[in-house]
Amino acid sequence: MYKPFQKHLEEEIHRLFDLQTVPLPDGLERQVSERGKNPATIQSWSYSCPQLRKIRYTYIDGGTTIQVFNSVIYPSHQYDIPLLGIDLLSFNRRKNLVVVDFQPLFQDADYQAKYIEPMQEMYKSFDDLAQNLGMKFYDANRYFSKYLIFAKADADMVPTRVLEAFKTYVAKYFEMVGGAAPLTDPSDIQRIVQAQKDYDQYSAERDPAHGLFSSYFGHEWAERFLYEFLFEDARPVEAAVGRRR
Ligand code: BLA
Repeated sequence: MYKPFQKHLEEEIHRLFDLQTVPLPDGLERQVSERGKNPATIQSWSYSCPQLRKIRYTYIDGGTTIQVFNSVIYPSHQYDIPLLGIDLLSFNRRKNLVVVDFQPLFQDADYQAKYIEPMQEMYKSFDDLAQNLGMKFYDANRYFSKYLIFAKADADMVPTRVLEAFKTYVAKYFEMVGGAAPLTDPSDIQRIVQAQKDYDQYSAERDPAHGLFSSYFGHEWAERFLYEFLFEDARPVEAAVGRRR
């Protein structure tokens, strides 16, 4: 269902950047589950280039039961620009949740004006996909912009409107990467290192997918996938781990 999204992102990164393939830790690259009603396969990819220190994406193909395309693009630490966050989910072909955002590292007015306000125009042209759904897992005011695509979409919208919006956000994001001015002051760069680390910690602790990974692939694999691949700069917090057991 979301393979055309993956294909588009793949083509664009290969076209625009001088990519290096980053190998995944043992056992995390691909896993097959026979536990559910239908077998599900999870596969992930990771790349790096001078402007983008980590481009990672994951596809879960569980036939009609579950389809997921999830991706985060982390700019290199000398850029204070937002991360590109993508989470496209489909359960039983009926519940299709789509999220695409430029995820801000900071929420102050200067940052918003510089990196978030320029999203407004494209956001307006996809107002059918800006449904203002409440967030249960995350705080909408941390690491999300006010111009995110966040919708429950009908299946027939996915290859049309949603794909169109996705391509527009991706293009605009890479345009921003292309125009970004690198920071030079080591203390400014250190602030970005910390902000990206905080993003990983926050995201790992709240990840709504942990239960899903555990049920398909087991608790141990889920923990490794979360802390060694998805959010590798996060450290497991005993309280969060305990809550999930
Ligand atoms: C919600 N994301 C979800 C949910 C799941 C995932 C299971 C809950 C869906 C529901 O309401 O039942 C799944 N998250 C995943 C998967 C991975 C993951 C499979 O990290 C990894 C492979 N989530 C992101 C990114 C964004 C994001 C990068 O990982 C940013 C665009 C957004 N996901 C996001 C939001 C919600 C969500 C905003 C709704 C959460 C809420 O209600 O608080």
